Amino acid sequence: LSSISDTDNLETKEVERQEVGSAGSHANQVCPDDIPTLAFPSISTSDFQFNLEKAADIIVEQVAEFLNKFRNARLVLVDLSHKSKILSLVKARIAEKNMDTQKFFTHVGDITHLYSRGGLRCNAIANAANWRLKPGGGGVNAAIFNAAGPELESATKDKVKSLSPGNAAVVPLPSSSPLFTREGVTHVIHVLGPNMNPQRPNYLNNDYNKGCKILQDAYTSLFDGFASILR
Ligand code: AR6
Repeated sequence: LSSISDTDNLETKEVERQEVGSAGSHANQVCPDDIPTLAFPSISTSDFQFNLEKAADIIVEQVAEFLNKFRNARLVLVDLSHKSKILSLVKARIAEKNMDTQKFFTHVGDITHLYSRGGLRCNAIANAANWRLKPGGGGVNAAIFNAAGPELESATKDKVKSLSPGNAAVVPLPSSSPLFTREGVTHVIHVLGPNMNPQRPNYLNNDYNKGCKILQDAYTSLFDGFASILR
């Protein structure tokens, strides 16, 4: 269940390896055992203004649940800055709960340059999307759509038209996308989290009963989506 085993995927991985291998000085840092890895940003905690402590609890709880089921996979929480509060909060919980830091860790860097700048190989990356699944709008959504090129927009349109809060959509990245060739990313998983920003659609007006449930659902859908590409 937990390893990529069908022939199509193996062929895809071989192509990736060759292309990524020519990416430059980080080639030696490729994880030798090539564990399937999902990198994800903290959903809803920036533009959508979700409470950071509550988000950190939910991230750690949902990650633990996923790793119980899938032992041959890694999850990486990414943020741009060493000063990231959400990374500190999650790191503290990882330590408290003695979680396996080979399987779940935090990483500082741009999610669109994990391999080329950080030497971190990730098959899949998550996007904190908007409900229309449109490029732009700032944050990680703008960064991912920019880095992936028009290929991501058309591949997304082919798969799904819109998302409701708490849901995710897995989009296979065309092999012509720079994110595929440069970074080795084969899938982008769009996730729509709960919104606590009055300026944005589906505003929850500080209702954290609903908000926490939606954030849990969002991570469940994200990790289920990642699991679906492992099979
Ligand atoms: N690499 C890694 N992490 C990043 C990057 C990056 N390039 N850019 C931002 N982050 P946000 P949300 C982190 O605001 O709160 C958009 O406009 C950031 O520091 O992107 O779910 C969409 O269109 C934070 O920790 O997502 C939606 O309308 C995390 O990514 C709305 O924002 C999420 O921040 C979604 O808001």
